[in-house]
Amino acid sequence: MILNKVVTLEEFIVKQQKSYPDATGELSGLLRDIGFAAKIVNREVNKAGLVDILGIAGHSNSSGEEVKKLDVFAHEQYIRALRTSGECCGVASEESESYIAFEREAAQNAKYVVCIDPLDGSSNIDVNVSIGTIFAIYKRVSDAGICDVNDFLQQGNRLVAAGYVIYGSSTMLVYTTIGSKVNGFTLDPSIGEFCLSHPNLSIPSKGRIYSINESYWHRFPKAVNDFIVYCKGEDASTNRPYSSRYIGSMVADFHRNLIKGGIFIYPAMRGYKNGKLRLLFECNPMAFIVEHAGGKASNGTSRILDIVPTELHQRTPIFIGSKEMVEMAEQFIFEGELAAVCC
Ligand code: FDP
Repeated sequence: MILNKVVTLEEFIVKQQKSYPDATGELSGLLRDIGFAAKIVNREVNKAGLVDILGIAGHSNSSGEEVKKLDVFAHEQYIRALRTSGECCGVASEESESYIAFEREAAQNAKYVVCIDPLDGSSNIDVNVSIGTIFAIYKRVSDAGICDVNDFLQQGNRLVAAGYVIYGSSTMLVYTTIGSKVNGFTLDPSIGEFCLSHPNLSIPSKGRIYSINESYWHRFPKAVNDFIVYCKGEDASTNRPYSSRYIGSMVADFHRNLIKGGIFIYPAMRGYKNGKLRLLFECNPMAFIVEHAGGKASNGTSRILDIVPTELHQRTPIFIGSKEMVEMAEQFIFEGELAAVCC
């Protein structure tokens, strides 16, 4: 029997690096460190039901939401990995009000910053539903020394790399770098390595899954409701009605739609004029990934990656997934005059 050669994440990163003659290895080192932290967080997520780590840690994050113990753990692990890597001069985390500037000399000379959502979908921790980590890597814009807020307030179109880890029925790390394909690696627990399992991921351009928390129907703009009605409509020529799937973990909903084709929506709504999801920690990295996979990400009227951030915890409405589905949603929004919404 001939066994296929397994390509580990580390091998893949090194191979990618060699294809760029000018690469210094710093980005590769950073990606490897994120992969390492992902394994540690995965270990804790997997035993969350066994040890006394479940439950609320007793304080709120900067957006006023409950912080659970695993969120804190994941935040600390990723910060530790990035702090010791020496390739990163600072991190902005969804779990922290302000950015964290690394002070060691090596870090001060490092050229990258990372924005991270250490544990996305945390309301699903207690019920054994998939959760994830989302990361985004930029080149700093400040000169060497202590990084500053402008290093993080960059448009998504300046991203160098982005990815996510999904802690699900299996654990996967999916990432892409500027100008590259999207590749997915599945953690083989028997060897403790992420192995290339989904090379060159591309999202079907015509999906038939829509993912939105419809319980907010009465708060949504009419244009969004009109699009939902369209998704439910009967029409054989467009393969409708589409299927509704909503896990409530952006990473898990996004990952399913990336593989099968679909659209994930978290729109503006009454009371939340910019929706719920964070531009820097969730929307930009996912938009970067989906575009590299041939999909599209929009706030309803403009490209997510072109939004100019003004604050770290800025939120934005998002329509992300299969290109044709996002374009169809945008048509409803133009017709439905989003500006007339609610908020
Ligand atoms: P969570 O609050 O559980 O961390 O932005 C966080 C997020 O989950 C996303 O992962 C998810 O898509 C969304 O919020 C779910 O929000 P709703 O409960 O309002 O649908």
